Amino acid sequence: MRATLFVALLCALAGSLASAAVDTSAWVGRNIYFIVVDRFVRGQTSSSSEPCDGHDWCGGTISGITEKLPYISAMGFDAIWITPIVKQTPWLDNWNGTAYHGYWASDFYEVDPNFGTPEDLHTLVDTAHELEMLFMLDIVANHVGPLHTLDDVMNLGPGLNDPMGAQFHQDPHPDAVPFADYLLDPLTMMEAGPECWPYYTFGPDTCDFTTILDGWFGDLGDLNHENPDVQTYLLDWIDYMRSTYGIDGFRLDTALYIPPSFLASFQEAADVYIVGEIVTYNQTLHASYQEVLTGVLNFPITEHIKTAFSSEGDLSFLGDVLVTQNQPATGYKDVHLLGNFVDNHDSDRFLFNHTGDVLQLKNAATFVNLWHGIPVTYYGTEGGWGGGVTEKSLSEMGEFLKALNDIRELAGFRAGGELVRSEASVVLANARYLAFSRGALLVLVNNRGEEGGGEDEVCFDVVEEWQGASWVAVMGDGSAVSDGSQVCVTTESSGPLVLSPVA
Ligand SMILES: *[C@@H]1O[C@H](CO)[C@@H](O)[C@H](O)[C@H]1NC(C)=O
Ligand SMILES: *[C@@H]1O[C@H](CO)[C@@H](O)[C@H](O)[C@H]1NC(C)=O
Ligand SMILES: CC(=O)N[C@H]1CO[C@H](CO)[C@@H](O)[C@@H]1O
Repeated sequence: MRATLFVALLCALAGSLASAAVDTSAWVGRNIYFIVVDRFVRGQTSSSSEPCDGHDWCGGTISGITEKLPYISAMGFDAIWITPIVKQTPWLDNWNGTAYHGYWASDFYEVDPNFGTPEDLHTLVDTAHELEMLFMLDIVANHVGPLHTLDDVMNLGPGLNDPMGAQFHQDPHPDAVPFADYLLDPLTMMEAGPECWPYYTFGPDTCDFTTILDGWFGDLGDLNHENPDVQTYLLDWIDYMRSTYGIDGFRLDTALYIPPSFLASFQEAADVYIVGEIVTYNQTLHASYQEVLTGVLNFPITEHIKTAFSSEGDLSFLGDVLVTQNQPATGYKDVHLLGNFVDNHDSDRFLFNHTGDVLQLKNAATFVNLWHGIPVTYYGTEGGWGGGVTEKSLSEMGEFLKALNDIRELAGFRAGGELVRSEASVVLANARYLAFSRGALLVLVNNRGEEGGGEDEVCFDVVEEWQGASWVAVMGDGSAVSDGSQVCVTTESSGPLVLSPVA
């Protein structure tokens, strides 16, 4: 009897340990190219010469991405992340937007015909694998598309279309109204309190987290994660998607608005790397999501990148948040599974925001690609998009990103590389310069831009092994000399500089 109980306990323990440990090793050191499906490569059928308006479908397809995979791979990227491809609500939201972006599901189990077919998705994933690239699918589990009437609800897919509405959060107040009326004026997250916006600089007393979790995202139907049917629907679905298509990882939209307890079950059912969208400056709060998800997009850092890498910016502030992130007390379980990026589909492109200053973009991209974590490059960055595409910027940024990937390879930072788990550490951070060491590299980036170029010298202390070393420039125009415990770097331009010590 006791022996049986003991064996049962052991099995239970082994079971929970096994399920808790999702194997994420394949993702460490990957470099992701991020694609908005509708906007990347237009299909055969669309009138591809027509210009396309911001809020409308533009005709990009899954098979278009498959065709371009060799091009992406040739730039040195070894993973892609694509925006959601499940079936979308065909109607407009309250702001007359369409679902071209893919974040408005109507049926989680179908592929939206605008993007292609399930067969197209199989082909894309298989082709990626043939090219030794990992495939990440963007998914939304917090909400469905916009819902304004009971008809909208009944037009959703099976499992989501009950007109009684128990699958959606509804105002829990005593004066609760019938679901049809609630649809006209749902409680929204905007009502959670000013401290919640825009970047959740909140503590428990300043921002109403219940409203964040239960409130709708505008008019998007907020799924009720406390409802067992909804839980089963989502857990079965994520398992189905991974196993049916051979998906290597997921990017989870609006993860901050889903209860952490459900995120833990969802991660377990997914059984592959999930990187969650947790938009906050608060690193303690941000880090806490790595208890339930394997990875998080690194908003506490990346939200500062645009301001830091501008002429009026201050790189010492970025240095401070990086130092904080590296401290074990901040609570990150694995900094190598954080997703770092310069810009994304929810923000202005870097070059647009920086009046086309390619040198500032190069500095920001150098930081993102050589710091530890998983770098993510937004499609079009290689073409200088946002800065007014010229022939020059088109090839220039593409070649630059390729060069960064080559350095990652040589330095052992890429997946399977010897130093893939090496941590970067800040060695200098002032208003103009950020220097960090990682593996055998010393990286010096700046925000001087095209206007603030010209020769400059900076000196700073380096680790003992590097004292007295001679230096070669792996990338950029400049040189360095050791001087006692210090190294003094002379930069000839405001481009990034990557140095390596030679014995
Ligand atoms: C949406 O389009 C309708 C019809 O053209 C128009 O009346 C309405 O003002 C638009 N709403 C917004 C938020 O743009
Ligand atoms: C940051 O988040 C933590 C955990 O939620 C919270 O305890 C703390 O008060 C927050 N800090 C600030 C400054 O909002
Ligand atoms: C240089 C520049 O335009 N910086 C702006 C880029 O966008 C961020 C976020 O909107 C602003 O805070 C910066 O001032």
